[in-house]
Amino acid sequence: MAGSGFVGEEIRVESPDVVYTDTDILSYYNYNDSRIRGNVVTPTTERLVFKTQRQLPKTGLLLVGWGGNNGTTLTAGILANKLNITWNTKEGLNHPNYLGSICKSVTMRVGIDDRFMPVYAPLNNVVPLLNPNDLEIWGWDISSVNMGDAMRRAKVLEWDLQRQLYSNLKEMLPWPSIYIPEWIAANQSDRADNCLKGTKLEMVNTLRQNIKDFKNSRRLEKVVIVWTANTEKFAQIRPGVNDTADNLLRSLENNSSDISPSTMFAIASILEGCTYINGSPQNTFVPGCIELAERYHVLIAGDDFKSGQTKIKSVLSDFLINSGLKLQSVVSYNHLGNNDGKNLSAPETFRSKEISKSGVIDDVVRANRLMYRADESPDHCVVIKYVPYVGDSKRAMDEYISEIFMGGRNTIAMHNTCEDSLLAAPIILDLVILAELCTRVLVKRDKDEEFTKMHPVMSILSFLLKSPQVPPGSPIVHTLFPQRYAITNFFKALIGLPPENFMLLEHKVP
Ligand code: NAI
Ligand code: DG6
Repeated sequence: MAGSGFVGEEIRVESPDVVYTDTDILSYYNYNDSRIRGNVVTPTTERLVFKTQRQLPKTGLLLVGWGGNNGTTLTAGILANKLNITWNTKEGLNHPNYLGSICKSVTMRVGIDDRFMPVYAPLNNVVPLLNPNDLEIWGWDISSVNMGDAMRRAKVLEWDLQRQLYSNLKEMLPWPSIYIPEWIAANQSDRADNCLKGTKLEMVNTLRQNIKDFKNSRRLEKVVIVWTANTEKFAQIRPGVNDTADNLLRSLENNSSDISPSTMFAIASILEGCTYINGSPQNTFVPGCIELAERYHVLIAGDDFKSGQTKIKSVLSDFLINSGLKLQSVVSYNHLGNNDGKNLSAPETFRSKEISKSGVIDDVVRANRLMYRADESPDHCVVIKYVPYVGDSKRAMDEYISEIFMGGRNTIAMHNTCEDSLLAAPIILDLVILAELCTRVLVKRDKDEEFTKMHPVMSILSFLLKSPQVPPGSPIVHTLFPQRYAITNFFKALIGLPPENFMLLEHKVP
């Protein structure tokens, strides 16, 4: 049967270009591309060496906004998987799973078998990946509510599951966090009863101490920190304030009002050598913060978890435009009734989300100068409304209008209903697992002596993020399947295999 091949255990590559030692996988790799000058194209090959540490470190995950819908859903979901808790609904008995995680639920094509049929493997059989059940989890929240009651407040998971998890989760109390009212919606003030006091520098030092204590008390080798707290307003980029690493650190000492809580967490994280991921849309990574990550070689990624509507948008715009249909209008409505929706009902926080959701069709439009002039883009409108009754069950409605052959029009409308946090939680896991892998990968050009870390800005995680951060000067890719193959081809590179080419020449060349 086509496509039935499957490698159910760790892959071992036999090649002169791949060396497995007790500690590492070394891959001598040809990175092929083409260089273009005018109309002259020259194929290029760069010889790289990847070194991937095989040993998995004991890893902790710290969530900022732990008591929110994403934070509690992720924590409860991992606990349910770890303890293999089953629960009843009117549909019958349910078992825990990791659906929605590419690291736990997706396979990639590795090659072909003797009958030229494709063979697939789970990602963690290609290179070793963290098991989410092994993660140590804790976090901060401006709301003092314990994780058991916070899970109940979120109203995401089924009651019978909540009932079984409650006693474990109620022992988990979030550390106090940074609450500066002007950065989030005023409607969040009633839950802010667990707030740090002092200057901004003192608060960052407290966060750093929290991280150190967590690491030491749990004997962790690595800690990854994820911002899944409320969306903030955008920060102004001000010369002398947050434009360089030195200015940012000086502004922190001066208690500058321009530094947001999420950037303060990023600073603490970077100074403690911990990978930091921003799951919300605001511009946490001001230029000074990116420079700080570069200076300390700490990996960062963001912005804004990409769960449903934006994923579909990046697929549909690719499908339409790359089918030669001229996409002219994209209108997307959301309504949702969770605390995220409540916070986004304020204009400044909504604006952050609107910016994040609006960039997703840019690269596919800009790549096509046959249909779009350099200054031309489809109309693109993003609407989000807060409707408490629907809770976490977000409704997304989209309309796409394209011009087609000989003056025709093609209108596609869709409606999507889904628990927002059940989509976001596995995405957070993937971000953590893939980011941790990136900290174990070193790279060098073949001729160089020393290995270095990958660039601190992990654009490889773009598949999971609405508004991907990329290394300065690097193009941003929004289209979904190129983003996905950027991950799986990277996995292949780490074990010395060529990228997926889709040509199936073995079936075409007689
Ligand atoms: P939520 O409102 O349920 O949770 C956010 C939590 O952050 C709350 O418990 C709040 O008390 C806490 N908080 C606010 N400011 C804080 C601070 N400075 N420090 C520590 N805690 C703080 O929101 P939810 O649904 O969990 O979403 C979290 C974030 O993820 C939002 O920014 C949302 O826009 C973003 N997001 C969510 C997606 C989803 O599908 N659920 C997808 C994409 C992004
Ligand atoms: C309303 O837009 C709430 C948001 O937090 C979104 O639900 C979230 O950003 C997910 O958006 P998307 O476009 O990835 O489904």
